[in-house]
Amino acid sequence: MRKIIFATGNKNKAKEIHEILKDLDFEIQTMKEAGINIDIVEDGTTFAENSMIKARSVFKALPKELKGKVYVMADDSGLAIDYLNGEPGIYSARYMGEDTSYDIKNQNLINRLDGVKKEDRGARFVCAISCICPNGEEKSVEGTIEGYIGWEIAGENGFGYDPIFYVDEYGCSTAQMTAEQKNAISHRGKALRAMREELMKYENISG
Ligand code: ITT
Repeated sequence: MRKIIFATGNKNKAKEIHEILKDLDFEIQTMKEAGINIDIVEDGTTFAENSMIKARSVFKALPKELKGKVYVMADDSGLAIDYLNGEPGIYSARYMGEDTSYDIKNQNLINRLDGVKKEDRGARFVCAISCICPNGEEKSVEGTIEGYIGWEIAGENGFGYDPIFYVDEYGCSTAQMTAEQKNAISHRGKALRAMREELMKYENISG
């Protein structure tokens, strides 16, 4: 069976990735599960650059027995708030420090939008997925979901900034959606489904 090594250390992301790609007949392992323990310096200036940096780092670190046999994929994602000129953007994980709880980060962002009207609270989640195919060919896709920053933290599902990211059609935050609802409309869902098409093309060409 074909295998994808996912260059992520974020368990919540890994869970969503498994759910979104579950009908793909590929085994999916995180880098840790594949025995790859490396520190990756995310020093790109865009989501796309950072996702490719992660994928290339893991591709280079593949053990001999996996080289030329597996796909390496990476996700770089985050929240961009219009009123804050796109913050926290590519610094979403590092915003206020990696170890600060999301209750604190989320409340801080709500406070920074104090008094701001609904029409100026626009925000989007962005997800860049990069993939390096077994032969070294590189592919990148991006997905976004539009929403707005709510006035309160709500919901227990999802992770990160989900409890403050509201979607008009649903009238609730992405943390109040089921995993299925979120994955059907999310930045990650869209990007991974686009990448699945790319993989299918590659498999037809090479196999
Ligand atoms: P890896 O680099 O190991 O994959 P990370 O958490 O450091 O894990 P990123 O640099 O891509 O990943 O940062 C993504 C951050 O953006 C994540 O930690 C959340 O704070 C936020 N984020 C991304 N997708 C999200 C989602 O679906 N729901 C809520 N917050 C999200």
